[in-house]
Amino acid sequence: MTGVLRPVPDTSSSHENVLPAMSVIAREAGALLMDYFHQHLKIEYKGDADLVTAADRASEALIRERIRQQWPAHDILGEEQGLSDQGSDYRWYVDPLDGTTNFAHGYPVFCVSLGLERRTLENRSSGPGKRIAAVVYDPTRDELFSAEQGRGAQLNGETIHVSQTATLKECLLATGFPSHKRHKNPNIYFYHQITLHTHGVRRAGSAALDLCNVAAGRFDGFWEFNLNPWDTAAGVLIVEEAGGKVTRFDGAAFELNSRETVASNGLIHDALVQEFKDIFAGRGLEALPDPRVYKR
Ligand code: 2AM
Ligand code: CA
Repeated sequence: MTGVLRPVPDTSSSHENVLPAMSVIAREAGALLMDYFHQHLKIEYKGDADLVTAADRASEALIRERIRQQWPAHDILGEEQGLSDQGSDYRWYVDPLDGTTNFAHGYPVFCVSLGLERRTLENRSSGPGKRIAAVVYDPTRDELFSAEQGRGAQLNGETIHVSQTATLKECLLATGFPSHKRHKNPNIYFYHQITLHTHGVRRAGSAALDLCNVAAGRFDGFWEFNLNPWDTAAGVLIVEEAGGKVTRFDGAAFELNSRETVASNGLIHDALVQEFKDIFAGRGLEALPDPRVYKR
């Protein structure tokens, strides 16, 4: 960290060309994560099973320093250090390591996620800002997903688009489960039902990458309960700019604080939302096979 930080007036009227600089930051943080990944890690515990590694913290410190160097007036909300609020119209959402549990166990599915939001005169009074730029970097595969509002989505510079699968039963979907308090969440029922109605549901452990894989057409859809704004800020814009759709479980407009995320290629969105309606209403639920009966 260099020097004492003082509030700086937000004179950065333009965010033109922010994406190349964001990409450099994400790649630098990704390289730092890989250095840690290749070493033996000391695993710490934030909550019951919420793994926090030194890498999470070092990555966030690096990202914050880079943002402050280039956009000193911007606000930053990061998973590890919380919100630094200087009253800017710009806010960064930083997940310095999405997929911490995978990372801590040596399973190479994790990423760096950076989303940038801007409040404008129109939305200043009505709450959240507009998502304007996003980068998700997977250092294990050297895949950099990016998007700018109104300018499409890219993977390593090549335009990406969501899949064209139009029937739910032909879909490959993804979901996630929180790393602690899993029992507070009914997702196992959704996992079970939707698995029976599709080609399958993957559970890889990084929500930001799951969203990017929807954007790239590798998954046809994704849902998860209780995600935090830093998990979704970047991935949601990347899905939307790749031609997909993101809402709450009932199909209402998605917001970063929604705590409900369902993303899809758009074509299967209504069918997926209908699945949620049915499951929440208990309609057509297949009973989970009883292991005691199976054993006999
Ligand atoms: P993390 O690795 O940054 O913690 C797992 O499917 C996804 O949920 C990951 O993106 C993970 O992010 C996030 N996650 C893990 N624990 C969580 C919790 N307790 N509440 C909300 N999201 C969580
Ligand atoms: Ca994280």
